[in-house]
Amino acid sequence: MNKNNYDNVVKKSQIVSSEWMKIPAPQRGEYIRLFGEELRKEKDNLAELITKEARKIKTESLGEVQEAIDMCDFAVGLSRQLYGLTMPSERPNHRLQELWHPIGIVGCITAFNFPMAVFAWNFCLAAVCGNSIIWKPSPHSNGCAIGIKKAWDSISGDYADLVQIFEGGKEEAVAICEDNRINLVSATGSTQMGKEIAPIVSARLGKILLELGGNNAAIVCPSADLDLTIKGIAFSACGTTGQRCTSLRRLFVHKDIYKDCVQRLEKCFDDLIIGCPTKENSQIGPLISKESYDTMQEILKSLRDKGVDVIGGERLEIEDPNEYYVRPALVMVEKIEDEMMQETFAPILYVKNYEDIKDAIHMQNDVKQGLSSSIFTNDIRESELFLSESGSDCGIANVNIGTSGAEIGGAFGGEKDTGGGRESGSDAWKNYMRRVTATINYGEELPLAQGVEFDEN
Ligand code: UN1
Repeated sequence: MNKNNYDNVVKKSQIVSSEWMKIPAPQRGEYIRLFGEELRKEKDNLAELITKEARKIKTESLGEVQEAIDMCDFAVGLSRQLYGLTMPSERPNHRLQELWHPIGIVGCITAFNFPMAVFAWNFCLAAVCGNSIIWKPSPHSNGCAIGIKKAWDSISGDYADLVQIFEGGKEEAVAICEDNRINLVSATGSTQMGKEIAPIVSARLGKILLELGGNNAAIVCPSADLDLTIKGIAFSACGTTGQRCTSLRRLFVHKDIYKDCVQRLEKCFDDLIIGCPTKENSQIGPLISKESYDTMQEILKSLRDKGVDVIGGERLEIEDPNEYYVRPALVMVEKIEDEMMQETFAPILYVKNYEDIKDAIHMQNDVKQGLSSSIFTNDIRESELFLSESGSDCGIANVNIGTSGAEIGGAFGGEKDTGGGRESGSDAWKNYMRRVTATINYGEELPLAQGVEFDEN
């Protein structure tokens, strides 16, 4: 790593953030509005970059740019809504108030699978909140980062440095985490990555926002509309070649509909069109790397060696021999297998039956991760149980929708090994600001809180 280069990036970021934070938030929002306009103009070109690097199919790449545009719109509105509470003071002639101030520099580490949207979640909020960003994209998707930066540069006038790209791998990520000048580290990636970097940031008592792995499950109840359910499962389990942190990995199906559901899934998985992501009708592109393919195959082999029923999962030679296309795998398990406890970033769907909804919810929660979850049911008692405090323990809980494909308006993130962070919508903006509690005495006396008496005479 070039230390001088890194220091330069940080210095430029400090300079620009000290100016940017003085601009009124609604004016900062205006820049983000223009950025959104630029993304709209460049939508097709940016989507092409995503398809080129992350190998997503066209509609998903366009969807990802749309997610970035949606974030801009959200942040523009937010730039006039960075509300602080006013609380009643217990003392006469006093006001108690929260002020929200920018934190400075956000260090943003993103993964290959959402090379633009996750940056937009972070940047749009960070920017309207008055901060600059130093972005270390995945080495797989530096071109996507450059594409986005170009869009920012074209509208940002004096504030081009608000977004700076710092390319690299682990060493560069560690440099950001160790650096006291970085006021928030926001990182997306595997739980393993999170466990490596969190102690580094914590050692300097820095702020960290983590969006790590998921091991997402869906429950299919007897009353489920199976047409809708199969569609939801297919997209969540196989879309993006199973490489979303929200991808569906485990399915618990009520025993009365298990056979029917599995038959339909088999047919559906068989009919999915696997092919070059640039082709109009392709639904599943290749895995990102040979390593991903090898990991997927190791897991499937270990299952087959134990006699577990695995359908699909094989490599398909399509066009480029250096790319790793696979048929999604359906794995029918009779009991919870060890392999199900880990997140394999590939299209593998484990299917198990259940009898009692409470057992299904228990199995769903009984993993280390806690990102996304779904229930397919038309029974309000089941869906409300699933959404209650005794239901899903995940950050995202859906009814009659798959586990993936969240909208930006809600807070995104999960519990346990998923890292506990929340990004994107709702009040996630608070992560990018520091809170000041201000108590103002506008009277002529000095009453102390809690009725304490302290008279200097
Ligand atoms: C991720 O995979 O890191 O909910 C993010 C979804 C997308 C974001 C996924 N909107 O599937």
